[in-house]
Amino acid sequence: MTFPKVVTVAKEQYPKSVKKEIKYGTAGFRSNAAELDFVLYRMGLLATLRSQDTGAAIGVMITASHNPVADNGVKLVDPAGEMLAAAWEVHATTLVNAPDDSLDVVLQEIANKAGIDVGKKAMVIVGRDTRPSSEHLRNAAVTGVETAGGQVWDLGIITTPVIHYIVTCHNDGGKYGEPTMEGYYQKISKAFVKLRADGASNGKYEPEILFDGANGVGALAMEEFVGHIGKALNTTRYNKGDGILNHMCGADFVKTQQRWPGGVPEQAGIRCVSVDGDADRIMYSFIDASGKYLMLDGDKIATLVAGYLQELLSASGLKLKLGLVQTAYANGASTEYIQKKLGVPVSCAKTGVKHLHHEAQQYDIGVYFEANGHGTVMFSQAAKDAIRAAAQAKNSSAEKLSGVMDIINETVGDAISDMLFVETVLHARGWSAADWNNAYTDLPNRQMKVTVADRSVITTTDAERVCVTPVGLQDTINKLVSGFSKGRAFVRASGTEDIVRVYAEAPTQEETDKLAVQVACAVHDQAGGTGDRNAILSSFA
Ligand code: G16
Repeated sequence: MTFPKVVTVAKEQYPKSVKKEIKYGTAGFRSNAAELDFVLYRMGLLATLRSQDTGAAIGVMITASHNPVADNGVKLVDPAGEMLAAAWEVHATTLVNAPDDSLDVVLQEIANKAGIDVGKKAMVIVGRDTRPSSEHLRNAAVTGVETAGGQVWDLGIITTPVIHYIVTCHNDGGKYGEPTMEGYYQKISKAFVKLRADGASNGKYEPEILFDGANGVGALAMEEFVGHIGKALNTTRYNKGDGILNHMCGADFVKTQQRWPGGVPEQAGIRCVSVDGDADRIMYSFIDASGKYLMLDGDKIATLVAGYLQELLSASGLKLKLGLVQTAYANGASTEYIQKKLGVPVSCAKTGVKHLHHEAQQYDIGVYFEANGHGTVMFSQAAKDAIRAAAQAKNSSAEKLSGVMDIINETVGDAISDMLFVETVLHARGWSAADWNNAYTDLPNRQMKVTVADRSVITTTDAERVCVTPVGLQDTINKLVSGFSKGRAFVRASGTEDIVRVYAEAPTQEETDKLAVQVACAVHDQAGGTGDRNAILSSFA
């Protein structure tokens, strides 16, 4: 028997406790933490197999990111720091749904299918967020790895972007950077400090921010960065773990509520940066001189950084193809601005970093950002070589591009690295947040959540912009949208929460809210809504 103890350990320590089918979703498995012991054990087993398959270390990150504190989750990180390959998502789903006493057989089938020599060495790098359940779930994952004969490197409490970085650096022999937390902090912060060596203030830019750590691991990471960036950026930190994770604060709260985060004293004129529960998303808030609240989201960040990269590229004379990848959630005004004003090509991908990442690879420099603040920039090897060579030859724009490449964590969306990049661009331009916001005006938009009995009844096509099933729902949406001049709306099943998401845009906030409510009611009526329809109707009353 190839997997001798796998079934016994499962039955004795981590028996399957959930009957319903669960699926490897947008960012792995996510649910209430109490239902995840067996999932984590099994993901430890699978990560070991994947490591044997690739001959490289695999990451296991235990987090439910933006979800409430009672939830938890797990996502696997492939050897080059990318999300788990699609074929292995299928293996993950099969393994998690298998009965306890057939786990050894299912593992063997996966090994046979992939042609894996299960006697080979395996290394699994494990990290976890600050949730109270994460340590216990770590133990389950570690047991899985060890039962399958793998070796564990436990990084303890870390952010999602750090595990992606360390997996990448460990597997490429340190080419991308030193595979340690210190290596990560040093690489990013050194480049940041160097790019503002002439002085931290510039024009209307002031090197000062308020930092909302969402009461999670991002707050801990920021404390480390502060020690490395010194006076280059003054930070006042809030939500450092003294409150409830993601509750009334953090990037998801700011984006969905379009409000200043709780726990941070309102201060006009100072940028406030919010991260999410595992620090892979970022959102800016700002109160301008007239007291108006501005939210600067992933679209605003994408357009800011793509515009800056384009400027440096053209000044450097390098002939590299720059492009931007967004999702259906991107504000229509941002897409128009980047295409028409900046002349940068835009592609639309399905929600989920794995889809955006893949699409961004078609460019020499691919910027990808979700409106929710999840994104980064990727440079092809050819682009890196060309930029570094030009920088060596003292091409000043290429020198800046080269510095920017070191600030960016290419391996995945990274809230703090993204923040330092945004601060670098604002500094270079001498811009205040209001200047940044003035580049284009967002169309009013609204997101809503609808609970249904089975969210898998909603299927979509065309990068999630068109609903295929339930049949007839898209016709209803089209009819509703046609009632608003320049309206837009779509629905999709969330891959991280047990809900259907609704997105609407229209020329005024009042019309947008009306359209969102109408579409949410259509979902409730035609897709088996389980919540209170009247509550949907009175959402913005
Ligand atoms: C994850 C994914 C993101 C996605 C978000 C919401 O973010 O990494 O790409 O946009 O979930 O996904 P969905 O709409 O399918 O629920 P995070 O920050 O929660 O890991």
